[in-house]
Amino acid sequence: MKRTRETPRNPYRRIPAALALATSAMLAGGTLSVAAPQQHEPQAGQQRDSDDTPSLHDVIPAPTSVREEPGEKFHIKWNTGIHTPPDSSEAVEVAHYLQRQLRPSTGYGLLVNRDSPGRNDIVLRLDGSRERLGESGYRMDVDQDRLTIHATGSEGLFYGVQTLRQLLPAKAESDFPRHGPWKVRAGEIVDKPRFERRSAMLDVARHFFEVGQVKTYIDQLAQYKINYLHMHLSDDQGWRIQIDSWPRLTTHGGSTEVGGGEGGYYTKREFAEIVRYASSRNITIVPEIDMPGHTNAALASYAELNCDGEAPDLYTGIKVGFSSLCIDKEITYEFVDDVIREVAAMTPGQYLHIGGDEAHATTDEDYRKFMSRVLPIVEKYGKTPLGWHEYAKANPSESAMVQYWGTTNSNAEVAEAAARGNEILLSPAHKSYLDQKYNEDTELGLDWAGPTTVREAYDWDPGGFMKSVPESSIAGVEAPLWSETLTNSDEIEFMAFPRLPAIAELGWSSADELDWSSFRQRLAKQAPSWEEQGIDYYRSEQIPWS
Ligand code: NGO
Repeated sequence: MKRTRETPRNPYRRIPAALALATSAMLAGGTLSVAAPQQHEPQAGQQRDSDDTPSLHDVIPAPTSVREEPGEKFHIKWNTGIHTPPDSSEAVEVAHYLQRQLRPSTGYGLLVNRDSPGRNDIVLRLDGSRERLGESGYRMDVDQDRLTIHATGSEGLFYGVQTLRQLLPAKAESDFPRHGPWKVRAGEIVDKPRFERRSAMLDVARHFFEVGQVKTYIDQLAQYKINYLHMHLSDDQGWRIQIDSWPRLTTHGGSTEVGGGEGGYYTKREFAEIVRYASSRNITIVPEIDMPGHTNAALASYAELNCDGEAPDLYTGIKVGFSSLCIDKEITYEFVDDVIREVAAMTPGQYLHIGGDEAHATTDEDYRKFMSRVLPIVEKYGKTPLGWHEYAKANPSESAMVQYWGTTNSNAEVAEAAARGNEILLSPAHKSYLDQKYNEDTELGLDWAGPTTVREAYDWDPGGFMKSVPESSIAGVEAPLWSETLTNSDEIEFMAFPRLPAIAELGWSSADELDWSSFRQRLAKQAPSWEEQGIDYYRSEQIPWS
């Protein structure tokens, strides 16, 4: 784990003294175009050309089409500028993001819109063909003189920038100044996503993760063009989001976690910061409040939510399926209304996840009764419901999304929901659950749906995966990371890397690009960049790491 660009930890970690001084000068120089760090040409003799310039064919997720021109290369130099339509504040924001990304390693100013585009410049343009690129695609043209990213909107520009990061030598991801050269091979990439929804999930309920840790994960997700982060904000072991109308949810319900640690929660201000940070990386936060089961933390906080009027103790184990809100009490729905109202107001995205999984302590009849009261509340506050696939049996309206988490490729209720018009989000537990062990020797993680190797995580096609669910009903894929056994960022990274990029490719790349033998080669080449970023990944023996 390493700091995000906005959350400095110790910037001098691993840095030799002389470089540390340079870095501190640069950090003090600010991040915007106004105060550029000192620009300098590398001294003669320092500049070593090397063959560490990646191929245009190395990108993950695999782009729609790639043409590489041998020989020629574009060169980011001390005087390289970034150009963008000045009247689009979103495009300018992407330009500044790219600048912040490359300044620490190159030591160059990379000024935004300093003058008109010239030699060695990077140009971000909003002139892409909508027909070819849609809302989210981009086209990258690289020749000796210029690197241009064309898109129809800032989203496509941002994805083009993520691709550019992978085309530079891995040391471009460094936190401190490194010697170039900073070259990109010439050619053209045309790229757009197969599915609209490429999601990850982080369980902050079983173990709590601080804002900075969530930001670090967001940065890791963004580089693989993930565009949703679903946050599992409540469970038996903890309630993690401030709700003004029910304050004990956090002060009591958020005060512990699995194993009995001190837990924690996000204030509204902190949560707003997560939402803002994610959105600056093109990621929408999807909040989940799990109900009617997985609610022990709420039940422990308010006695009146229990059918017998008695609050249970806080829970720090990892069993599931034992808790339930009281279906027949009116106060349950006042509680749900308040919570959904406040959570809806905190998140700009369209969907609000209401859980609905493993309600083993609720009868089927009660479950339907509960959902028939709760689904309209979600809609009343302007959100569209999303829930784990069990809630399909409660007949949510056809705009609702159903998240499949089973371990087979057939489920009658999910197929019926798709036939009724519900979109299906795929997170089959034996394929996309990042919390499953890699093999029986993996110390972290659970194994109820696994173990799951990198190849197993990659080798399936979301479009044709589920019986009787056509590709047109698939919203996309999600890689959930449950945290029963995970307590810090290093452990998050170990479980997510390298399976997260596998799921990201399944969500983005077209079916004919999905190919395990190509993927494992490309994955191996990502490792130097992860090392620069301080990502602690699992060295699966299936991947030909160099
Ligand atoms: C299940 C369960 C979660 C566990 C997870 C662990 C769903 C949707 N409900 O997935 O409570 O944390 O497995 O893998």
